[in-house]
Amino acid sequence: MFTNLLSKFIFLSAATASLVVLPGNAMAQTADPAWLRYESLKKSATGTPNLIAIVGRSPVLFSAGQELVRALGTRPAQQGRTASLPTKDAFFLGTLKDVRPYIPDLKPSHPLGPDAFWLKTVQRNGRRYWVIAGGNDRGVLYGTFALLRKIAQKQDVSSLDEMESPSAPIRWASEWDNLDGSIERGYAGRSIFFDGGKVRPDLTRVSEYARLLASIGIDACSINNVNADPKILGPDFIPQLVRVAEAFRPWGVRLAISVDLSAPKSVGGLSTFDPLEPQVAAWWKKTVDDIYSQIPDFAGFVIKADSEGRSGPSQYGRNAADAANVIARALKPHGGIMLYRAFVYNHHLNWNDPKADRARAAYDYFHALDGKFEDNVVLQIKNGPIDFQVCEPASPLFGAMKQTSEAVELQVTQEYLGQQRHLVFLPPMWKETTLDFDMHVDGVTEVKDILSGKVSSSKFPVSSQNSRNSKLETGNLRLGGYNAVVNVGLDQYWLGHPLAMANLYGYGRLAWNPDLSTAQIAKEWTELTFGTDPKVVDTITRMLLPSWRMYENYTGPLGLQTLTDITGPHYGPNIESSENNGWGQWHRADANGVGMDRTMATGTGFIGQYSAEVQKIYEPLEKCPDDLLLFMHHVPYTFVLHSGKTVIQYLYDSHYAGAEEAATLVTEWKLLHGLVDDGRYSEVLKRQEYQAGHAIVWRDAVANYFHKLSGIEDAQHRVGHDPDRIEAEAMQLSGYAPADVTPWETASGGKAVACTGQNSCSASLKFDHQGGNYTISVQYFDQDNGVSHYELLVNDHQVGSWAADDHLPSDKMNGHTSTRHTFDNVPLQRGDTVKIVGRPDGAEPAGLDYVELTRERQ
Ligand code: GCV
Repeated sequence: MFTNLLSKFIFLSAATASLVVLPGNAMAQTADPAWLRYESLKKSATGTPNLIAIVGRSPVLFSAGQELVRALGTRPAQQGRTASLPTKDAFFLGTLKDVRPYIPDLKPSHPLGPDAFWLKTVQRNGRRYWVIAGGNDRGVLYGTFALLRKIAQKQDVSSLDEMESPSAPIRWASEWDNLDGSIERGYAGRSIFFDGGKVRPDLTRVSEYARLLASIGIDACSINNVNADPKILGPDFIPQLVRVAEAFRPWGVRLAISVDLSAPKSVGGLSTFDPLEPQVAAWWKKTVDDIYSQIPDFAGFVIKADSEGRSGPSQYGRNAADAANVIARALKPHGGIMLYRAFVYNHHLNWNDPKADRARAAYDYFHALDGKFEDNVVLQIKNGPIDFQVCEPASPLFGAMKQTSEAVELQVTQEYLGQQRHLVFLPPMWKETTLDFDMHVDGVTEVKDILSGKVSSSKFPVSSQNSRNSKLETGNLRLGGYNAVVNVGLDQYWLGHPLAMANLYGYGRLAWNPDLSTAQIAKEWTELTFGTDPKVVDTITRMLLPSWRMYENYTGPLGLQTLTDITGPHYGPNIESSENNGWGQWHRADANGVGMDRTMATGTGFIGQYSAEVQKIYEPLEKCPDDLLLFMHHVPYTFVLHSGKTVIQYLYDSHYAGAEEAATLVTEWKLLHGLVDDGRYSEVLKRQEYQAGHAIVWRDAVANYFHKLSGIEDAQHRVGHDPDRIEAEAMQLSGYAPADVTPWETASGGKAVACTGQNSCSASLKFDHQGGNYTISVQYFDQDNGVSHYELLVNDHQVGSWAADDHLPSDKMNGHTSTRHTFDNVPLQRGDTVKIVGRPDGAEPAGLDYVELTRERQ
């Protein structure tokens, strides 16, 4: 039974006030509710009232009231009228301006800006009111979510006096969805927005997503790929976008889209898209006016130009300011914003040029344009100078644009970070490498302060902000803030791995308040998502918090970047794929040493793009922090780190430590059996077991690669020595034939066996060790072009079977598809025959790399 029933839901206004009944179906939820579960709230008394009074009638205010009903009880509400304070204890919601006439002595210590809120308990005439006052309607909604968060975390809310305001005016989410329904770098199913070239008929998931975004303070969402299809600006498409905006609107989320600079030509039929041509400016104006006539709260555009083959102003000899400004001028009268991406670089760099450096590109291109942008243009800068790698320094551009508003672009979708098959909690990376990093420009200037506009600036004096652009609702802040590529999909859990949602949650919370600690975010998210049982909270936060450094350890530590297949799907290991091409994600490893020399003295000069104080951290070899050493310097493998280890030994040790830690995620998660619902328990367990196996693939690939290249032995004799491992090609084969694997480091010994032209093949071995219970791990290849079946037999008795039915991103045997299946507690006696039978399917040859027999501890 619910102990906290909300019996009434009142709308008040100065003139008329009425009670309304909530529609029952507004509560339906089709996907996982993520952190908005509220289960525990309904099971126990929260000490809060069961009446909700709302001053005002906007859809956003209605959502706020609805959320309280949804969280605290479900009894239908009643209708009625009132023009005064309720005569019972009540939640009392509205903008401060509207609430004050009812409680005149309610005076905040400072004014409430846009999106800010004040949670305040007041006592009047023997009644108690939980006031949720907002600087605007969105502020009321955000305050409601904040109050519910406290209640769900079992905090005492009997007496409140708390004001919060967002750190920055821009808090956007970006989705890289294509109009055909696919998602670039999306790992959780198809688009919730588009299908078959159109906006989906059913936008239920879009509304549910908007609610999630609102609950963490995100107020705009750009819904299509930055590699934008110009058709999104077609006259037939804009009415479809209206429907998405309508689904967003009750949650205070404004629609934005990515646009292609060539649209005036490709959609508008002009002969040019030169941004300085008056006809092009007129086209943008007409198109933008048209959008606003149908979507009055439209947020603006994101633009990727002159990047990775996209059209851009350079085609007409113009620059980014020319391109951004022509569109920004069209947006400005409506209060729209242009997020212009700084991800502009030449992907045909000359590998043989020791001075060529992709990391330099954004600064080299943009810093000369500082001060040349319209004031509703915001430069959107990826956190690091390359591309969402596992550990990059903060982009030097953050410190270089004193007269230009800036937003950081973060990536929630784990493109280079395990694609939501690996647990990697990102807030520690975002904070440590970027938001909390001090750029040392004009005094103490952490990136988060630059983003929130706290830094003084000649072009954006705070006092003139509102008068220059009143519709932008920035309050006392210069424009600036946050945009993250999220890429949720139709997957039940939104991002695939249920624990990956901690990254979306953490992103929103940091955009709201970048001073929050990562421990606090992890605890908050876990309590909301899995409940407040201390064992659950301790275990999950223990899994989340170190997971970024763990992933870095078994992929690319010391600033090497992720070491993944950068010309392929960016998933498994492929160390040389970064080298010898124009993409510029180089690490320049050879037999003697490794790392990019980005020093001013002998290298590319990248370090010179930072302020003098930051240069002092990175330029001197002896000062450079270990975790960015190889990003900044080229050193011999024998170079000794601050940790006292040589570079090569650190590479070996970190990979073994990282893989070991990944295995502990399985044991940690198993502690929660029975404490987490079965659905999420088994979904997470499956992924953690996979991650533990794939971490070994990574460990072996990177350690073996550098072992071979450097010729230096691992002091602990692990690399290249796997006493428990039997290579498939060394087993007795029937039907299976040895095959080379590319790149060589992604298969043990560089080889595997494949079953082609047969219905079934087998690989057997005679067990020749001490009898006992063994863990048998079978390393096989799960390609995406078939579903092979495998069986493990001991003396012809089946121990188990499994199917290679995952959808890993490759149709070959390699580091993307190498997968481990493990059987525990298998009794083996000397002389037993251990056999793997593989049945290929389609073009997938039931590939097999090795079998590992590990004696279990007594
Ligand atoms: C949307 C990387 C990704 C691309 C992405 C690009 C970008 O290069 O691999 O898929 O394109 O970044 O951010 O524009």
